[in-house]
Amino acid sequence: MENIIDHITDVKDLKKLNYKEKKQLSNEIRKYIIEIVSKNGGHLASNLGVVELTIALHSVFNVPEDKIIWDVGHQTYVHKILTGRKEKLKTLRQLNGIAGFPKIEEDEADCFNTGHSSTSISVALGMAKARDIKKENNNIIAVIGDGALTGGMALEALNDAGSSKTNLIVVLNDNEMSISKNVGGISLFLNRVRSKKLYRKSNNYIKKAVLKIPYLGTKITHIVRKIKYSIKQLFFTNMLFEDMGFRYIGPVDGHDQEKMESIFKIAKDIEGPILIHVVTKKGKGYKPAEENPDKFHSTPSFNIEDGTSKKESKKDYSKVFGDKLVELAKKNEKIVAITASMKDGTGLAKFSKEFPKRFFDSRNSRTTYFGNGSRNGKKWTNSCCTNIFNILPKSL
Ligand SMILES: Cc1ncc(C[n+]2csc(CCOP(=O)(O)OP(=O)(O)O)c2C)c(N)n1
Repeated sequence: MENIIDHITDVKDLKKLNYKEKKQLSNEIRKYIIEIVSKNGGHLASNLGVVELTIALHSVFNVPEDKIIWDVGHQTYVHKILTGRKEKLKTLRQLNGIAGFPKIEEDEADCFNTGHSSTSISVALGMAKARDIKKENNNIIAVIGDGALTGGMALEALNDAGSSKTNLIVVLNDNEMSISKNVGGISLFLNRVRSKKLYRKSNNYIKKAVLKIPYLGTKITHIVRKIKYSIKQLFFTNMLFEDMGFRYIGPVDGHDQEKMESIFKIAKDIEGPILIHVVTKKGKGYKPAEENPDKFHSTPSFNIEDGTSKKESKKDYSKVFGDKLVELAKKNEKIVAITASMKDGTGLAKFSKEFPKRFFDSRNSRTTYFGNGSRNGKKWTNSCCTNIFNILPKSL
């Protein structure tokens, strides 16, 4: 069969495809991204997870009039391929090559330069307000991961957007992962929401099984229905997003092309802020990345057959920092380490193993833990691990 990916020179070409062709295109995109990242290195797992989601967004919405704001931006390889940058993607992580994140200067389909996480809803709300003042009616869509959603700025923006009547679509791309496994209360909340799907499945299963028992079957079904009602109450009495003023749709299978497109079409006509909860699999379609999504979040070049790294692991800046910190922490028990979901990237994995009680993986870290100073003539130190963000490698 002929390659479809080679004929996508613009999003207009994508809109002509049927679902069968889009399925083929998804496979080709995954293969193409794996080939490039295996040679150049790059963000792999997140991109493999959003293939169908990105196709659905570009099938329903029209960039550049409609604005798609990608949170963090490391998951935009598919978006770049679909918006005419397929060949340029081969220059990823090379001198003067394509940016690994959205870049306004690069293409009009990129409407915001990102890199830092948790900013998309704020940006989208600003764009939506500007649109309203100009009396325009284009769609504004923020795509945010469950990891980025735990950042304070995202919550402030949700709070603000929920109370406004502004038309705004937030797509929550929930893959249960930040860079590593997601942590914290929001992540627990999303686990509960996701289990709604499981609960439905198990309920049908129980119903089918008990109906097979004559007489008793119908009685038990009645009881099951009662239990179902109380479980539903348990799940949805405190539906965070709706309580904040958003209409909530979900959870939706983020690999079901048709379902997602039909939901996005409906969302276009809904007034006010709406949140669509999409569940995806990080690393989808490439076994080593599905099994080790954190390793393949951002990876150096690797062998496609088994996912092993091509580069010898060298002693880089983060490793030197991490080793030195462990050495100092052995002598000074006041030393703690904090990271915002970047244990490996910041060289703190060793520290987390050796001093689990003095290690904090917290998106709250920038405000709570950092700092030293003096009060009433007395010196205080919260942490000797100064701002980790200053030492991040540029690629992160
Ligand atoms: C302010 C800030 N804190 C931390 C990071 C490091 N970081 C990069 S991506 C990411 C979260 C990724 O998780 P998610 O948003 O769920 O996206 P996924 O890769 O799982 O699709 C974090 C915390 C960052 N870029 N900016």
